[in-house]
Amino acid sequence: MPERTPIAEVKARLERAKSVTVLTGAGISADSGVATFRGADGLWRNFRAEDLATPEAFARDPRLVWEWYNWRRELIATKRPNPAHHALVEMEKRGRRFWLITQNVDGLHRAAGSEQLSEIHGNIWRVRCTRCGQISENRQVPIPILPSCSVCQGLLRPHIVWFGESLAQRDLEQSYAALESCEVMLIIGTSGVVYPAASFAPVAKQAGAFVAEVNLDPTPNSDLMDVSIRGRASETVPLLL
Ligand code: BJW
Ligand code: ZN
Repeated sequence: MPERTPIAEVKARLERAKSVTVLTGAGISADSGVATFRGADGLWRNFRAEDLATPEAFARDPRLVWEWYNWRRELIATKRPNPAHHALVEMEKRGRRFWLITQNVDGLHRAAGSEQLSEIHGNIWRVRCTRCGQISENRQVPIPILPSCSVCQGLLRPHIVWFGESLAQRDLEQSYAALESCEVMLIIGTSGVVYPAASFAPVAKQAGAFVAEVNLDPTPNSDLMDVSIRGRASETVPLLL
């Protein structure tokens, strides 16, 4: 029998699978024009995400951190889901167990129509009060700096998981349930260096899943993949349907 291409192999696995879990990272939104974190264009005024996305940075200089988010909100507001986001909506509609875990905060999966998903690092269009904890949607661009809570006047912060902060318990439970029960796990456009998401592929593999990645470059998890597809998410993911 002729050997299958990586895309044909993953497509065949997806067709047969009764449960599918997908993990996405910044690479899937790169094709919509949203900068990745660790690429050359991931910098803002010479700051790295690691310098700004921490509770310590916000406590020290909330104005600076909000300026960074305003810049990103402005950029993301003009972006639209691409064919890879839309293909994942189609995958979800196939009437089997499906769960999408995204590290992206840009909201493009929801904009495309995905519903069965955990946004494990939060969402750039939500804010949270640092005093009373209320979470609300906020699509103002730019948001007035410094924004305050309509309930208690406390300082608002982005509803995003920063370095050193725990992910929401519910997101972790949904993610691990999906990882431990899936037949196929598909990982799209993540560098695989930020935990706990970096450990999700090993968890699924350990539980017996067929694990495949779509990425322009190799990642620290590439060695454990059953199949690696090298290419752009927007061009390759639609071919898996
Ligand atoms: C394409 C493409 C195209 C391009 N097509 N592909 C265990 C060991 C060591 C450290 C830790 C650990 N456990 C926890 C930590 C600490 C920390 C951590 O992981 N640090 C590492 C950096 C070492 N993790 C945490 O603090 C997490 N909290 C936690 O675990 O709590 C408990 C705890 C705390 C402390 C100690 C121990 C336990 C929280 C992590 C929250 C991360 N949040 C961020 C920032 C949000 C800010 C914001 O967006 O506003 O989320 S970090 C940033 O990285 C963002 C992303 O979601 C995340 C992942 O990045 P991603 O998506 O992979 O993007 P890139 O840019 O890195 O990669 C893009 C990829 O796409 C590349 O591979 C390209 O090749 C590819 N690509 N174009 C296909 N067209
Ligand atoms: Zn409040």
